[in-house]
Amino acid sequence: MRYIIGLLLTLMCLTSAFGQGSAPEPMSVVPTEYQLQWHKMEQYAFVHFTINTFTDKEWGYGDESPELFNPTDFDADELVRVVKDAGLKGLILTAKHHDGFCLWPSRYTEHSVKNSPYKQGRGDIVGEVCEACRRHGIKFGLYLSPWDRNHPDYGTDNYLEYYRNQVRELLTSYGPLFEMWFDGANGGDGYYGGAKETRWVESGYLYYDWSKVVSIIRELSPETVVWSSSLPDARWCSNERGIIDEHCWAMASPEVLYPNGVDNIEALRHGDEDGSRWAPAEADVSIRPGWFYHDAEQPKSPEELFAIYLTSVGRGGTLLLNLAPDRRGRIPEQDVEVLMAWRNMVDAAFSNDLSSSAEFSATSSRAEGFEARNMQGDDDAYWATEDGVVSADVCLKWQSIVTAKYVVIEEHIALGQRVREFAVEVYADGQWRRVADGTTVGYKRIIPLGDTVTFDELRVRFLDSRGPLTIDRIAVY
Ligand code: FUL
Repeated sequence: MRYIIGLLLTLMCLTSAFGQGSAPEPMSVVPTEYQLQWHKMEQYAFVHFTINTFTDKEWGYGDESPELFNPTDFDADELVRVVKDAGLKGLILTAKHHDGFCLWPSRYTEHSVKNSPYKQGRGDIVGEVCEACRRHGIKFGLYLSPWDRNHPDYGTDNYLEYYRNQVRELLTSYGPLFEMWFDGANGGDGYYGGAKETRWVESGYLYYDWSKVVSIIRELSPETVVWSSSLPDARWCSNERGIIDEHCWAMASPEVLYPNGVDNIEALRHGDEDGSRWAPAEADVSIRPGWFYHDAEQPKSPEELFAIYLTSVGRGGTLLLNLAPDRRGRIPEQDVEVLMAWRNMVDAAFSNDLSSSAEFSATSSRAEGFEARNMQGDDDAYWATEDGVVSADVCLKWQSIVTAKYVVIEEHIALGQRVREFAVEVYADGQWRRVADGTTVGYKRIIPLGDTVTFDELRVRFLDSRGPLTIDRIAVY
């Protein structure tokens, strides 16, 4: 008996010494559960709609009469249906843009829909869109501009109280929200209750004391991804063209992103492998040149949107694609056509995963439960290497020649983002040929292979990593 117990203990020690069966330790910075859910959404809509839609402006001065807001054919269900048909998983609406006009009947101001002709002042665009989103299974989020060119007290403590009251009011009436968006545009000239002057606030974001706003959000809607501010759950990708940098970490340190409350573009672009927070990049871009609808502008082409998809969703972050309702309150028919054509292009490009018929192997694997075949298909299983093993090759082999355009790699980010360097090689005509290489991977990396490539073996060479490799999936299209 003593012999058997001894043997069992020795076996247990050996097992843990070799890490068999046990998962790799998470990295020090990992996403929260709500950030993981946010990553999985991949793409969602922005909707810029307010008085600017009726004045043909991008930034209203703040003196616009609420009488101007008069969408003649607004239908929240129709809007949300377009969003859903386009494959977008959420919708972030401009509850208030820089001009200060509120799309909901806020009890803190008269400058809102309640004094507009829309439904004779009894309408509530925020509430109607919120309910339509819930009906159609689309997640709902809000943009509330911190800069307010209408409010007489902008720049003082009174305005901060007003702003925080509105955050509270919105979350209480329309929460929970999947994301709240706090625009960085701040201060300048404006109406400011008739003062008509220029007001600059203390170093960009510092005036707002974001920790107070974030604590209201945590209290009322704890699973909301907070975009921007000094405590971001997600960060600006550094441009409004829909391009996340090829070298992009989800981790970043707020004090480096926003030194003295000002955007640090390089830090926003790349993040930092030693960053102190999970603050992944989000790519905000509009389907049209402007954020708001203008008669004279045209939407992008489906091909342009497809390229944006590759440089946003395909680079480990999310795509926030802006739609601009027109004066009827409708998404222009032309834009709907573009969206559907784009959707079809994405679906066609990523519908036939060739890896399902490949045999997976790896030059190194952690023991049982973390095998190379776990990277096949879209399930929870993942491949991992032993502790200390930071490079390895994964090989996919087919019975016959295949032709592909894209390789998709997904890290198991629940345990942190790790890959520092990788290359993709194919075997054809008796030799290996490198067809792509890169640095970071993250939640999802779509790697275009250039011209359509033909091969019967493909290997992803993970050349360096911050810890043992943890890969959810490799797919080939
Ligand atoms: C910018 C704003 O100034 C634009 O009007 C728009 O809302 C865009 C998403 O963010 O900072």
